[in-house]
Amino acid sequence: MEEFYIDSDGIRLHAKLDKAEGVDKGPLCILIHGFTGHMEEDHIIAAQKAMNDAGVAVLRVEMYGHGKSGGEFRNHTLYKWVTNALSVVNYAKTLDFVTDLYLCGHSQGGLLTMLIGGMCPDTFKAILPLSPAWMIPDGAREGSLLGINFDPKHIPEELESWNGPLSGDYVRVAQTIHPEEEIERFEGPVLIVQGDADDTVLLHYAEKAQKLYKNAKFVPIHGADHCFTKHLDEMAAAIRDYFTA
Ligand code: FER
Repeated sequence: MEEFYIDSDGIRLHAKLDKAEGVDKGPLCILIHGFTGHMEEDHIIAAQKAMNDAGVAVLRVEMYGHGKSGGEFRNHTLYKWVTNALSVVNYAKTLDFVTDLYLCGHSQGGLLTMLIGGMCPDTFKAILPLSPAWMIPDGAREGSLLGINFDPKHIPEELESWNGPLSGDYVRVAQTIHPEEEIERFEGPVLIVQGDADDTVLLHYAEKAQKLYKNAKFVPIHGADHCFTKHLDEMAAAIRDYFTA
């Protein structure tokens, strides 16, 4: 494992690179956590190990305001995460050992994966949104996020999230984002994995994304919650099988 920082317009992004055993030159998957998440969460490690087992190197990176990266949680927005992810993609493209590039993210990182997929439609061999939280922009427009209801035309200065306060700018940014357009723009293969007992993101969104993508496979994990607690092996197997198939 190599640990380092990637610059994203002056923000230091904390990164760890785990190469697959015995693979000198090969594929690399960028792996991104969710809202309030970080790179050492059980489901992120399980996904990383599954990819490594399948011969895929993994670059885990923490986005603005999360983990050991720069920025405050309160001030993070999806635009900042998009800027960060593009910096990481550009960094990954400079790595000599990489053949094919993949992008995977969990929840808000899954939404980010969908957005970057659409923005970089010829960069990735496939994208893997896990429990993608792509209802966030709809929630921001409807005035319903984090279990809080607000007037979407009069956005509060601050929302209280489960990790402390979050700036209203998060909502302003999310209101402008239209994941369907980025889903439409990515024509490559997509693997969506989500638990059917997820009560953070309704399964309906994974089913809808599977239909909207031109080439998507959806693997529901029976009984699994948003972070695949107690079902990490099944989630990992879905990822491993996808890469080894
Ligand atoms: C929300 C529900 C889920 C929300 C964010 C999430 C900001 C993200 C979850 C995750 O990334 O795990 O209402 O609002």
